Amino acid sequence: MISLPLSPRHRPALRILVYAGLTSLVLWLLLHLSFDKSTPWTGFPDAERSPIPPEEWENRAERVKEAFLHAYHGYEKYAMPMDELRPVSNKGMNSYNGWGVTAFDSLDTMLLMELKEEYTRALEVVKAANFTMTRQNRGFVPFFETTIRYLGGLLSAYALTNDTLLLRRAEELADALDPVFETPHGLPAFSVNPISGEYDKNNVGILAELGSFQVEYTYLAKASGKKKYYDRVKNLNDFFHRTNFTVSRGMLPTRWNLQTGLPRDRNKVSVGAQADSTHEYLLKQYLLTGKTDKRNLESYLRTTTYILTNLLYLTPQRGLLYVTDTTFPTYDDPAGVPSHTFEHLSCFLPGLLALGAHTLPLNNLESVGLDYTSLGDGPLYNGTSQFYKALKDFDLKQLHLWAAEGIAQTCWLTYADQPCGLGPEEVLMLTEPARHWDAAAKKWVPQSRSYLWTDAMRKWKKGGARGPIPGVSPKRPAPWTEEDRAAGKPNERDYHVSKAGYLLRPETVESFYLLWRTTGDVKWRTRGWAIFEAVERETRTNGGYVTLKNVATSPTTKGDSMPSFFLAETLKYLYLLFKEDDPLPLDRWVFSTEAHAVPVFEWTDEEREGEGLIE
Ligand code: DMJ
Repeated sequence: MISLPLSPRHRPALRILVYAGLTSLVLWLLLHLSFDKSTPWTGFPDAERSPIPPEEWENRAERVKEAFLHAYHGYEKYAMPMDELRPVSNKGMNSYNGWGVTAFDSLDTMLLMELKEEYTRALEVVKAANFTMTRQNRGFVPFFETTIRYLGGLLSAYALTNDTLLLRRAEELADALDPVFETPHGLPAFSVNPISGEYDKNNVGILAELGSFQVEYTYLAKASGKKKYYDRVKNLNDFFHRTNFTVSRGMLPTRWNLQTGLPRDRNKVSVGAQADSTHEYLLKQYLLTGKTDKRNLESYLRTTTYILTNLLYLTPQRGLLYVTDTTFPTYDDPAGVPSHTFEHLSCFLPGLLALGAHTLPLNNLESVGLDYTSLGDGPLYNGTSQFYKALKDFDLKQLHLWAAEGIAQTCWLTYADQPCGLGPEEVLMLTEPARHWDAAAKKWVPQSRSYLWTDAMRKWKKGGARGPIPGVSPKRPAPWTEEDRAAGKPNERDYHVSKAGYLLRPETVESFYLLWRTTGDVKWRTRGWAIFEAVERETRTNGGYVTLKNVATSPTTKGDSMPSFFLAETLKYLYLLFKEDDPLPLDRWVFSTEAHAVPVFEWTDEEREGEGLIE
């Protein structure tokens, strides 16, 4: 041991120095070992560590184009003109009417990727389809899937080419579907027989299927100049506008009775399965109409306010931010019961919130004639004003963006946590203890006196708050393999996988695309690339790309299907995520729920009310 030749006079000073040194070391370790620190953690694949040059991003976009060609050529070779490819048995199958849904759904992706030959061949399928005839489902055509996949594909291809054949076919299809609106309240039934005009008489209406035609039908009315298409949209908006949303607290409930026009008992509010795209269209309809359709903007704000104050939670250990659903036990009971499931389908929400934060004056809604806190007033929204009051002092734009980033990170982690690098269809979050996100976010603000909550909110508004934000700061993946399970290693992921399949869905990369375009943060691109690499590694077959039965192993059991949305959405969003230029700027184009881009247009009040259009 080395002994320092110090005089007794110097010893106390040395002791102080040693204590100070040790204290600094402990503080440094505490700061740097904490997960929730504000400097980014850079352990993600390839990413965030060293900049990737623009040429490399272009190469990656080309890799996605190659993947699209592989998938589409497999479809052409083994399945066309049937609907979808079975990529294991290399056969076709009819899932939606047998008119060739993959060809229709892929039209605008081909145009974006400049795949002229494939596009020309797909047009032959478009010309040949007989919209009044299907051999499936006793001749019945499902309204929702037909609208978002076929009609959306036709309209976007028309918008990109001005080819009137596509518009004509879109009108023929909408006319064949039209009897679906002959229900007592004019809400679309599940399906229709275009020959007899008979519609499905099941009285249960699912929110996603009731309202996800707004964007397509509004653009169709504008492009064709025909009022009848917009009438269907207007009726839906009028209907929602006079409905009492007291029970579901201002949000559109998931299940409806088509006969009575009322929400059903034991109703639920959700942004996931059976609900998702109708919420999505509230914002998109407002944007599509050149920000003129104010009622949809109001509904979007009511919906997101309820989501932010009631449906967002943090997991107990990792502090993952997630959105879940709530069921109201009886029609008269306002207390909801959250399920704490987090669905892959809900991963579109972060992208939507980012799009809203980017395009709306959330901190100055007066500039568009809205008084935010009054959105909870009136008998139809009774009991909801507390939610607006709770948020009124926040920097609302920032809050929406934080929620977007936090949820998107959780979507990403449900991929990065899995041995195969692809995310499951649904997880069940651990809830001991459950914490509301907004309550935790409030606590995050440093407070020195109990009444300082409002001051703290003002601080946020001024951007003066410091420190990690709950659920938003960087978190590490927590892999947990089958071997770990067998060895009894604790599961540190904070969730159980409740539906283990990976279905080639777009929602996570869709949100990454919107977050990349609206924030410019490259981590969304690099995470998207990690997902694309996993798709290539785990799902590619000789014929195309397969769904997976269980993300817990790699390789894993394959499902024999390649849904058309993989080509329409997943590969399109990945391609646009990596493209250096922006062929579809978000202030000029709106992506439908099936990722079909249609252009924003200006609409006068008269036009919006249906005047000036042909009867
Ligand atoms: C797509 O068909 C659409 O995005 C729809 O709105 C719901 N989800 C599927 C893909 O997951």
